[in-house]
Amino acid sequence: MSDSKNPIPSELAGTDTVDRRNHNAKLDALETHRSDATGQALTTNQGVRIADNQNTLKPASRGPSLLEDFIMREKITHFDHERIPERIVHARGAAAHGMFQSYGDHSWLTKASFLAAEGKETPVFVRFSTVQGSRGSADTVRDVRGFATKFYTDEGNFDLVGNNIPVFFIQDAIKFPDFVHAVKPEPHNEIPQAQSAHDSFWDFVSLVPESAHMVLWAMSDRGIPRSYRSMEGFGVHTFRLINAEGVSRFVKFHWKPLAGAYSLVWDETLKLAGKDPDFNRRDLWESIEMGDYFEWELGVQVVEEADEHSFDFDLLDATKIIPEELVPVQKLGKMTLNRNPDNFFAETEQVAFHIGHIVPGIDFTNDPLLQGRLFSYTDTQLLRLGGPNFHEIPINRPVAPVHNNQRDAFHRQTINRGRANYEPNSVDNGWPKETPPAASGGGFESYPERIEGHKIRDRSPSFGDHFSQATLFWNSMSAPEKEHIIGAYTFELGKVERIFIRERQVNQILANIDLELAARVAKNLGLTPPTAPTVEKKPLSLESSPALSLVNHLPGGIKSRKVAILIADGVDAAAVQAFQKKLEAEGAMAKLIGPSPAPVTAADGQVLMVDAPFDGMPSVVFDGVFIPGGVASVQTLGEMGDALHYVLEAYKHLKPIAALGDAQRLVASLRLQTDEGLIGGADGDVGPVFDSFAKALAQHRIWAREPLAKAIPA
Ligand code: HDE
Repeated sequence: MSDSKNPIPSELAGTDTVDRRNHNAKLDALETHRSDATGQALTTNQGVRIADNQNTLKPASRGPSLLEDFIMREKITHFDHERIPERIVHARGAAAHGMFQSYGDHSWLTKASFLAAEGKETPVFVRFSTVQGSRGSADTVRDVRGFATKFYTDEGNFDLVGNNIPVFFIQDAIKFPDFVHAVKPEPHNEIPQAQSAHDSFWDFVSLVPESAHMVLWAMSDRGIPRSYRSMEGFGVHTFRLINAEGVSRFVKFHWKPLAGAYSLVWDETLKLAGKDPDFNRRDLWESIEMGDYFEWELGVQVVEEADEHSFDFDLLDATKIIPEELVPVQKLGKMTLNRNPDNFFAETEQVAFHIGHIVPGIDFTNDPLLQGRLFSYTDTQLLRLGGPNFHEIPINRPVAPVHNNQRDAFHRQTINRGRANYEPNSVDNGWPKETPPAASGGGFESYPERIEGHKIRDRSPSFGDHFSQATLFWNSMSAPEKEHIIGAYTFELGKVERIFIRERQVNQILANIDLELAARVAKNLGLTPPTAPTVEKKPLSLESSPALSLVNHLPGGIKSRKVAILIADGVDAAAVQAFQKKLEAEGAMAKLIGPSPAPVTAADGQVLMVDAPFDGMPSVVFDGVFIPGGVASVQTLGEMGDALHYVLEAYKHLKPIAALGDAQRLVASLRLQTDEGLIGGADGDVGPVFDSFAKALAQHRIWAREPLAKAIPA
């Protein structure tokens, strides 16, 4: 039986995890659509019980199949129609349910009810995605990540359809199809999949200098996040928030991850794409199942209407940020993702986000990219979800009531009663009726912005500076981050067949961002380094913005970090368990990795279950490695190429490695240069070794090791 707090029947509770029982108003509403076949008869779609699901109907056991077989025909026909078009961009994604909680009453800023009271909770559904790849592409490719949030507010749905990079490639929506065609696999052979490292992408972006800033972000570590939990999110465009008095302010939306922001290293992304193409979605799924929830704070940068023109860029230009040092981010509330979907297709695939889904108190600006998106998202759902009733698909339904005269069309679910399907009417006493705008609970009212002008196709001169903020981003990077950017441009341009495209990108784009960047990439590609920019550079109003560098976004602890413990028969079980316990006490997690999936017998006779063999959970899926002592165990590991490769690879990827007792000899045999992330101690030293290991792990990577790591053959 269901109880009021827990919509999952108690007879099923034992087979479900704690996390899947988290619920909210939206999840409870979805309950009427969920179906569970446990204990139920197999039927046709018409509810007829099926006696034989193994054989088609035939006139004789070796005879031809009969057309009459309605059971087979229904099954095959449904199967034939099971695919819908994948999203033209952001096809690859994963999603989760959760809750947003307002930190306070923000009604000075907006009349949106979900921000109007401290502690107010609003259900959310969030979908993360890559942009360029197909539905089946790898998670860890270099790309922008989508970060789309549907708030099921009591005043209707608000969709914040953002990315993990705060700017965009183009300024005007009319260029979007060109951009997407250029970045997607090339038209003649559909190669490469989910990668920008090819001629048509670099051809386009080298001809379109407004892309320079965003391309730089994509070539930075921001383009290869380690986890969805460790990404910042951005609304990108400037929006308006409007309060009950009608005062409008400009805002930029931010999601600040409580886990901190950190990324993969490039070699790791390449390997993960093959060894665990589901790396990010698996992490999201498994973490939520374990009760280790993903959390962000929602923040806004607020600009008074009167200050619209007080920046050296245009607030309507989506290729620009407002540096956080100029306008700090004010936190409005916290989002926790705490429940996985029950069904990928029904929820994650069918969710329909739209930047035009807003509620009273929120409004658009004239950003020409935003304006184009307002058209595109409905249009794309019409195709993708097969008609104008996509709002009735359970995951898309608001928790707020829906009543209007939009009727009929394919797959209509609602049975509208009454005789009037028009307004005004008198036959149904005029219902449903308009609601005048009000301080709260009122009808939607657009901000009455004054507009004057000539109808022209033009780009404002205030959109003309394409390089200053790219230079600011470059200046704000740490030394390792700069090296990664140089490496990324080198890799990508190295895949470009046409030398003139490589040259154009270096001479006409990179040289205008920074001459050192241009020279280093030129040298790597064997090109002549440019000696001067091709545009006149404006003096920067801000030399550097610390908020842009990931090194300033670490959380300070090791919560949610994953550590591999390498074991074989004869391992020191006490050390394994002590280390494991210490990790768990800090919210981190350990997995036991052995020579094969078979359990391992420790030196003291204990049997330890192995979570995976070396190739089952390779070092790339972990943040650090621990090798406990035990003569026989260390002997076995030392003779296994896979085990040695495991350690070398973790070292190469700048991860902390701790070794106890005999395991120190194994590490020493690899002749790795000692650093703060290579930690050793006697068998009894679990405490101090763990402390040093945790300190190194909290830094995410041992950046000082990077120049040496290049020499590691792993
Ligand atoms: Fe999108 N974008 N976009 N986009 N976008 C889509 O809508 C589009 C842009 C973003 O998880 C599509 O339902 C145009 C910026 C996300 O379901 C489509 C333009 C930003 C998602 C579309 C942009 C985004 C999409 C494809 C330029 C960050 C995935 C499927 C004017 C602020 C949502 C769909 C999900 C998806 C159009 C630019 C974010 C075709 C025309 C800028 C996160 O409608």
